[in-house]
Amino acid sequence: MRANAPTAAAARPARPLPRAGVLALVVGLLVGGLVSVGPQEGRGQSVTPWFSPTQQLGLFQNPTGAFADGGGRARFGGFRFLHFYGGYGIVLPPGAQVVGIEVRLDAWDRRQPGGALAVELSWDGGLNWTSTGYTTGALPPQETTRVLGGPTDLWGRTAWTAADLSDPNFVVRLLVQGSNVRGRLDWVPVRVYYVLPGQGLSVSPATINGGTLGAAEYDLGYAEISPAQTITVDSGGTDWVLYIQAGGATWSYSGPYPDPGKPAGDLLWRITTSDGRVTARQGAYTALSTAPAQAARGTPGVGIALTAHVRVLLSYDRDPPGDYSLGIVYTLTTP
Ligand SMILES: [Ca+2]
Repeated sequence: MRANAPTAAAARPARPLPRAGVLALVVGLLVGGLVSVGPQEGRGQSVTPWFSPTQQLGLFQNPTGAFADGGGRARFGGFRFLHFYGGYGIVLPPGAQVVGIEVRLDAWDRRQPGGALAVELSWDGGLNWTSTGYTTGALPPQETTRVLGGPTDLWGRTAWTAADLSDPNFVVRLLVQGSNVRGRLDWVPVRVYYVLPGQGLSVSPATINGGTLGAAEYDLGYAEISPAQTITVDSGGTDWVLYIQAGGATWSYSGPYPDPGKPAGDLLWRITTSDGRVTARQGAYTALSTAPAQAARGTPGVGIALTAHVRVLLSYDRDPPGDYSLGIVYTLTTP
């Protein structure tokens, strides 16, 4: 905003602006709030441990032998015999997006050439199945590990929800292929690849308009804009840190006088919040710098609200009339 303040000469005759003895004292403040979200590198895929089955149904013999790595093993033989394994107890972090599923089969066939196991998955307790056509291929006579699916393989589906992977919805179906098979299955675990939701950061209003300042603010030595901005953090499932820094070392100036090179540090900022997910914040006015400063940090969550307050230092000696603007950069990242 701009407003015509009383003339400096009239309002404050004892304190004329030394620069050129201007009569009108008009300073427009414009503080732009730029936003950037921290690098996403390193926040890529994660993978669960191998989950073991705890339930089974079908025609294999000693089927519980495939519940664990080592120990007993299940035996399978008959052509097109089916067996189902479930009860995997798959759990994912809140908000995780499934990007891949792997089924591991530690298996072999004592008779050669070996048979194979065809593998499909159900997400609704066995009503519907994937149709990948995945198989172990011919099994060798010694125990071997075959992994079907992969880090970016959704088995032909567009998405798997956490519910799809939960008990009793998620089931692994094994179908024996080959004749005269004397197969063994030591373990049939499952693991899931996922990504956590991305971080989000918004600042409102994007631009702080400090309006037109006059003798009152100059006499006070600063103009305060409180509150100035509401900052909303979506943490992306992890702890977070919010940094603040100046977009440049000095304010941009436009006016009839030489650019005074008003330093960015003439803007002081502080953060308040009533959000319990914020574990630390800078609550005292701090000079803005081109170096990132920690504004706040906290625990995971969505819609975490912070309030920024700013003060702009003003000086008759250094700040001639004109329009000033300064960029503020907020950066959200992980600790
Ligand atoms: Ca076993």
